[in-house]
Amino acid sequence: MELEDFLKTKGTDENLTQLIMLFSKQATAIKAGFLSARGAADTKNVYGETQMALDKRADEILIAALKESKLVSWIATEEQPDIIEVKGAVNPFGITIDPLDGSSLIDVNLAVGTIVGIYPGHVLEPGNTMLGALYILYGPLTTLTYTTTGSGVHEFVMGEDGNFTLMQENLTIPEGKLYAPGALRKDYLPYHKKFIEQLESEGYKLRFSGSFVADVHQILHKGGMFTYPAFVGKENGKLRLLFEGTPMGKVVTEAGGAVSNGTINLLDVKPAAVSDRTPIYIGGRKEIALIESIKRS
Ligand code: P6P
Repeated sequence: MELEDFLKTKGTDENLTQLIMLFSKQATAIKAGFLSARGAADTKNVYGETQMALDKRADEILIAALKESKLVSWIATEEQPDIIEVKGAVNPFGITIDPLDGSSLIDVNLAVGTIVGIYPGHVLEPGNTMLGALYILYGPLTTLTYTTTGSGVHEFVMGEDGNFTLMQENLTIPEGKLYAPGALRKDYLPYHKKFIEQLESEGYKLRFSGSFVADVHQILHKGGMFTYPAFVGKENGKLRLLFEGTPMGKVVTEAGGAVSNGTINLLDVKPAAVSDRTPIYIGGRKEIALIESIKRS
């Protein structure tokens, strides 16, 4: 079944259907840049990170499509310093976008992706207010995985014609023993070190590619846990709350998993600014309960 038919069959809100379809239609244009626009641009983002030419290209493609559609009122992206207001929008929706997470890995042909959060209004609200979230993963296959609150998590694969057809319905995170530990071991804080050592003592296998969206996708399908923790000198960790932690946390939570900053459910955190960073633990409820228990003790 094709994505649009599936959305309608599930009784998805018409405006959300149009929005999810709009994102699905950008995948071909974003992928087209992978051959031509590799390498670093001569600019840095608000986090002081060198922007890859592809980050900027994907960002421009997505912002242009959203502005033209007038489907959303607010657009926040990891590549833009400020939230964009769309005048004359037909919906009050707010959107958060990491246009191309892991983009530096394209030069070594590893999987990267576009991450999207969908809010009923402005985006500086807790993730538990979200209407849904989705990500497009550009790997050996190009897949789109989406959730709308209470309606499950569903995965689609892009065909030669650029259309997405259903690959897996009602995805749920299984029990599994993979862990994806970001940050340097020498910089682990004591509670995090204890947590990682506990997983290793239970035989968890390390899988970490350097692409958050790809690593979380693997955990969603095989079970376990991804973490990019707070570490020495960075009590807020490296990854972004709005553009990485919350939207992927929404998908994993709707699939029966959980997401935390080590202390509380990450979806309960109200952002102070679009640029907020956060420690991230995302995966099975068992692993998330373990880190929160260790950190409390
Ligand atoms: P490190 C990619 O740059 C990213 O933002 C995430 O996709 C990924 O999980 C993390 O950074 C990798 O960070 O420090 O291992 O290079």
